Amino acid sequence: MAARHPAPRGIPWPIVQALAAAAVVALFVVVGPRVGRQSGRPAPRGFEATAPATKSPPGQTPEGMVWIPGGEFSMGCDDPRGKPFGGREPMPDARPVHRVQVDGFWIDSTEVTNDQFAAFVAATGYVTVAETPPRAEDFPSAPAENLVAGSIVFTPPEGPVSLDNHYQWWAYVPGANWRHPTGPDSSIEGLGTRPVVQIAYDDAVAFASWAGKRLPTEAEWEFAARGGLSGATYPWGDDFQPEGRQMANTWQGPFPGDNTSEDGFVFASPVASFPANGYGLHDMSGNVWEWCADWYRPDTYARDARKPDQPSKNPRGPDTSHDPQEPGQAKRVLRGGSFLCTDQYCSRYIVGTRGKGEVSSGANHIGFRCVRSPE
Ligand SMILES: [Ca+2]
Ligand SMILES: [Ca+2]
Repeated sequence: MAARHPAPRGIPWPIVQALAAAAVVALFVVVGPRVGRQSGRPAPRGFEATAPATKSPPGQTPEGMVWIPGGEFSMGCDDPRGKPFGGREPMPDARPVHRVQVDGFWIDSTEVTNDQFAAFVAATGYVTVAETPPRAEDFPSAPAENLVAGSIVFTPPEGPVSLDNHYQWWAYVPGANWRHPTGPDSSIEGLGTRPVVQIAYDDAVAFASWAGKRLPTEAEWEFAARGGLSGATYPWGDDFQPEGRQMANTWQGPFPGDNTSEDGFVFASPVASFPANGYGLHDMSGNVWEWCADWYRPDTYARDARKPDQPSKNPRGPDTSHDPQEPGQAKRVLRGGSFLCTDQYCSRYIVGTRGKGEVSSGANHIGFRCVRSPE
């Protein structure tokens, strides 16, 4: 199964390419439909109205979480190209738009923070993937000196570059991990309310298990992110910047070299720095990518839409992953985009779009949030 990405920039790439590529592709993943509308109002083509269940919370809501009633909704996105902030990608892996039912659940109102992750590590002694040196047996051709613990860091070049090679702005940095998000000289001191990053899939699962929670399915994540709206492009509606207001932490300015940070943040922002959606959830678009439990395949929706039982009930994704762009790499779904998303390169702040990440690859824009089902 797939590997991590060990070699730093400038070092031979045998390892790095597999590694970095996975994370990078993931790095920019997600999106969906179009104009904002309330439940009951006409939805865009391919979308039908969200029908939330009326069931009230079957117990006390855990601290920091929000009850999502579940119900039936249209999942996916139409081609966002040509829309304002729609970006350049047709997002075929998020079609067909199809009806899905999910049961009710609780979800964290924010991404998991550094403080929360630190409490987990203090209680358990857990060591993350990025803090663990890659094993020689996983990288038999790699020189021993390259088998050093680290992770992938956004390292923008000086000046404009072609956007067809993400290696130009991603580097494997020894010593980068959740405590040192951009490398050994960086720190999370004083950043306790920022989302934890440099989190591999197993790290997120370990935290969730400790907290008595789990990672959301992709369907749960999207139902929650839509906040009760039907077929809206973003978690808050169809206008990316209503009345000029920044609604999510994304990228402004020429990518990847000049982040003008008109939204106030170059890197991750403290959680809940931007408005909540209709369910009271913050940063479902942007800030950091969020791991979901499902394996990634580009044809997941097509397969679900062909099943005899419709709508699809509590889908959990395919049994295995497959990404034709990087066959052989095991990838899980990532959703929501990050502070690096821009319509110049990756518009996956669009709520119905999908992302993907190699499971052992963290990066300084990948985090997560958790859910809990009723007993
Ligand atoms: Ca920003
Ligand atoms: Ca997010």
